[in-house]
Amino acid sequence: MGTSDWRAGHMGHAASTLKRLKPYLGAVLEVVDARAPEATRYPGLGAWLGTCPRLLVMNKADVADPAATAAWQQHWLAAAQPAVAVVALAPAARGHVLSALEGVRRMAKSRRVAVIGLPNLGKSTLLNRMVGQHRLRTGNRPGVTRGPQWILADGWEWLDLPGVLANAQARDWRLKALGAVGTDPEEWEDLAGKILQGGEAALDAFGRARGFLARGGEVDRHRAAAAVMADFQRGALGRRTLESPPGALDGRE
Ligand SMILES: Nc1nc2c(ncn2[C@@H]2O[C@H](COP(=O)(O)OP(=O)(O)OP(=O)(O)O)[C@@H](O)[C@H]2O)c(=O)[nH]1
Ligand SMILES: [Mg+2]
Repeated sequence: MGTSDWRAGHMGHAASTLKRLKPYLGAVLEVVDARAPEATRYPGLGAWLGTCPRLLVMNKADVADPAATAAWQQHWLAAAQPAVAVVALAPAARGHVLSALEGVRRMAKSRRVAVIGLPNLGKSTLLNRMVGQHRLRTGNRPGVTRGPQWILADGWEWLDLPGVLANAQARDWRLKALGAVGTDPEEWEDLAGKILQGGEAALDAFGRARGFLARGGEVDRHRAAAAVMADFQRGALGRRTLESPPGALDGRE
């Protein structure tokens, strides 16, 4: 998909909105993908926020490897970075986020919270969960939220922001695998091999097992790769995490 148009405009938009509002915010929810919690952080965020408290929300924990999520939680704890793992699609997320927020929120009176993060990580889904209604548009592609939007409920004021992306991040294979940035079909075979953690051989085995065969009995790698990407993104390959915390033993399969 053509991403350059919305990306440039929205990064500026979210950044300037956040810089303007940060003196009035009780906290910022930094949404990351539990399957790649470091790669999906926005590198410029610390500089924008200064001393504004941040709660890291590792979303989509339902499709991440639970052992890896636990290792990441230990990592953030050791780094004194408040963090919580949630499934924004499930009702329990609301309570988890609210209780974690109480621990980080500054200015006891400010219940004004902005949500920031890369595209397609579930920011709007999380806010719909926080207010208990489907009020924000969501969708499985980057760039669904077009501009900043406040939603008010139960004394809380939540700010939904469009996804942001640093230029250097746009080429990270993990972001492509997760659907946080668009991909070129030419990249799919390479991405699928990485997702399967076994390159071409793993892709061929997957293709044979699923019957993606071309004429002559060869594996149709392109179709197999498209299936790997789609299955990974909806969690149908099983619960998988794409990166381990620094220094952790790599216990993934
Ligand atoms: N498996 C899983 N999918 C989720 C979860 N939360 C959100 N999603 C899906 O992720 C996709 C993106 O959700 P959105 O809420 O639109 O993401 P966003 O961060 O607001 O995206 P932009 O507005 O484009 O920046 C949707 O297809 C959601 O259904 C979750 O906890 N688990
Ligand atoms: Mg959104």
